[in-house]
Amino acid sequence: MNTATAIAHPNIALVKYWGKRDSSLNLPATGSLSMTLDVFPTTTTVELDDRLERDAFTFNGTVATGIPLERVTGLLDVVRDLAGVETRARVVSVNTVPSAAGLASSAAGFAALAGAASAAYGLGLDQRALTRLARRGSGSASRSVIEGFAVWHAGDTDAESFAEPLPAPDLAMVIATVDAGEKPVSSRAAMQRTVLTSPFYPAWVTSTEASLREALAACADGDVDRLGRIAETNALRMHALIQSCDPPIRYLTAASLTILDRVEELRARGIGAYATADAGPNVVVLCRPTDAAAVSEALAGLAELIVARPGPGLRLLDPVAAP
Ligand code: 2P0
Repeated sequence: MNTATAIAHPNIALVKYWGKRDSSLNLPATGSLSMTLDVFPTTTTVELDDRLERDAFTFNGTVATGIPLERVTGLLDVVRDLAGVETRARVVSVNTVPSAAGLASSAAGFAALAGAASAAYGLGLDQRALTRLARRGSGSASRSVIEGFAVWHAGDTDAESFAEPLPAPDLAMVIATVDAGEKPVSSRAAMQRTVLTSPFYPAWVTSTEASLREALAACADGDVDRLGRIAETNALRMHALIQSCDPPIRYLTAASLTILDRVEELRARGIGAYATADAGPNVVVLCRPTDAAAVSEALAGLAELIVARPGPGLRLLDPVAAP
């Protein structure tokens, strides 16, 4: 088969990945834990074409050049090495995140690309190998290969750094978008600056390893409140770390802090709501599915709100059914 189409969804980390130990293999400094969402899939088709001199990449109907194309070619080069094939490919990717959602699409994008490319080049990888391949495109993409909750083990080597599913309590995530614009500094660049300049980086690594152990235990116990507290603390530590760079980077805005205040008020009312935020101003509130309506009501008017639940892992579309 020379053409394959795959679908993947974004994920939100409850214990965050922030910093690499090896940037060529994309090995993270610590493990991380996430929930794959049931909203905003990316669908990617990879078609081998002997006539192409270089890869071609179209994203949401626009021909991509520069860094986005280089990153796609970088992952395809890994696949071509494994397949022992030099043929270039045409990649067409459609991402359904409404522009207003302000969610990063690289996790879903590189998971879908890993799935479609490995099938189109005939690699026949198992799930663990697919998470390792997706990791090479973007670290967080390794977790989007997995349905529902995923742990990405840091590992010391390429073979040891993979993601796998884990049982977890049923959660909802209320995604509160306060600003859908481009972030001022990319995650990749901000991570590098953090490792190089933050005096707090060693403490982040140690404390995140401890948080991951505690979060895994909370998942095993089905303890939503413990997991939520760990997630909120870990997210605020990550933002404190990012703010401690030189020059500093600050992703959270006044609008983000207003949402964090509302989440504290919800907890004071006895509702188990906990906040997290990625490399941007938008806040995601974790809660029990039965509390999602109360959380949404408390945040109404402050942000655009979307409720997400655990979603499917990477899957290949049947070539006959593929559009
Ligand atoms: C995460 N983020 O765990 C963390 C939390 C953003 C904040 O993973 O350089 O796009 O491609 O491996 O995965 C975003 O960084 O970075 C990210 P690369 P990635 O979800």
